[in-house]
Amino acid sequence: MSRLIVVSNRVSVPGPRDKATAGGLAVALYSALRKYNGVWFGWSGEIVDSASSQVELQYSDSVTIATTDLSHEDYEEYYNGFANSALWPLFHYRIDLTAYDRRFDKGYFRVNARFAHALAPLLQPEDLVWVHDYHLIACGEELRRMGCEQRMGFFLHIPFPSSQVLMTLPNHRALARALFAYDLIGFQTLPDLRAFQEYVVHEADGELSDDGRLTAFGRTIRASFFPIGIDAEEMAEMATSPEAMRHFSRMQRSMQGRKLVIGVDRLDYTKGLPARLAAFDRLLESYPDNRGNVTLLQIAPSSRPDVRDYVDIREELEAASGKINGHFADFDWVPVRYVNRSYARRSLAGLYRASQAALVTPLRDGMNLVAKEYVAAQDPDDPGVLILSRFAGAARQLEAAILVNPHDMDDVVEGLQRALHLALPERQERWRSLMDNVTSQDVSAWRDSFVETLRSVPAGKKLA
Ligand code: GDG
Repeated sequence: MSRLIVVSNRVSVPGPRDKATAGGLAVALYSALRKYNGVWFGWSGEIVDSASSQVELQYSDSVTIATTDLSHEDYEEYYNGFANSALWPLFHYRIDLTAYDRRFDKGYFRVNARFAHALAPLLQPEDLVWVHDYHLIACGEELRRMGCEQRMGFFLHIPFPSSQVLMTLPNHRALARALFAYDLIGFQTLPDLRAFQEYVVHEADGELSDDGRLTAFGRTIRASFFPIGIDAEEMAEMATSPEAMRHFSRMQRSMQGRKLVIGVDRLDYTKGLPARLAAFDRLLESYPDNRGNVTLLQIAPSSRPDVRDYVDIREELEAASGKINGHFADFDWVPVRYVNRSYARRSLAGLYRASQAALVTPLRDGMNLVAKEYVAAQDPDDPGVLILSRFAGAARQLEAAILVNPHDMDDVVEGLQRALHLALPERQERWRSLMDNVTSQDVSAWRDSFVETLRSVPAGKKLA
């Protein structure tokens, strides 16, 4: 059987002890690597004075972990720069936050090429190469330039923007050309796939054939959508683990019969956090029966603290939650508990289960795993209600959630008020439908369907 080579910016090995904190995605990729005796290649997380293509190898189970370092310049230009200050905002439709700095894209292509040079000596002819996410779009193209003919796939975890948005990027054509070095491109949803096809046909003189193949830049490739899932069974088990139950009971005691609404998001401007707090503020204003009776617990661990926009969003949230609490709090109740730290996965599972509703209202999101985790952690006899943004990829699957438009504050307020008063039979019915989806389209189904599709495409050819 061919080996699987996973390439991603960060490599995260879930050992038995840190499984509690490792994300579901890391666990799923690692289990695939174990199954296929694979290699996981990526950045070590180290920043050094001068980086090279040198690779450090570690062996864990039957998996080889191969990592390489970044220099300070790489970190600024590739990671903080092009990946997180240009591609991330742009692909989430935030042209206003996008840094169009030519220095950054040079660094991006340089680091992608260096990753390819470091990886190539580890490859065997029959390997399947699976590259992940917007950091490493150009890695496959450099591997092809070096003569690698393995089957190569790429999966984009974030949305693919419409052509008009993508074309604001000076080097959009170079990115599209780089994508055509792969044999299979996976997106989260049908709208992402359609946006890509549109770009290829209308802006890259490409062709879309009846069977879905795309031809451009001298190569023919497959593109499809593979909605990512979670390990639903594991999340359901975690939600009744002793650690989860401890958090569940502690939370219930502190709520004293009041209702809890939960939000869990990396602190990121795509997650719609200021708009969410504003909607909660309006809920208390418009429906006074909620005062003293409902609390919003917003867990938002910091991410990418070196990027200015992330510092701004943190300050904005601290101010907004302080303002709501200042306005509405009483001596024995605060409306917003804003927590800027992260919790172990089992603790999180207990908090999901203790919440009568979850507010998952990103302005735009590739998929959103929190929505699925919340569903999987519920008590089937007394499930909470999911309020989900229409602009999260997950909304395409989780149609039984209360779907809202996060840009329309009143829609979010009405959705939340409805969720807080939904009768038990309707809660159970909605939850059953959501849970069926989360279980049947779980992370193993996602992984196997991508890998099997990649295995079935014609073997990779050199660039034109
Ligand atoms: C990208 C795409 C796509 C959060 N706080 C804590 C914690 N988390 C975990 C959640 C969840 C994960 O982080 C966040 O996943 P999301 O899917 O919500 O979002 P991104 O990080 O933006 O991920 C996204 C995803 O890739 C997968 O393709 O769905 O659209 O943007 O698992 O639980 N985990 C722990 N403590 C916390 O405090 N342990």
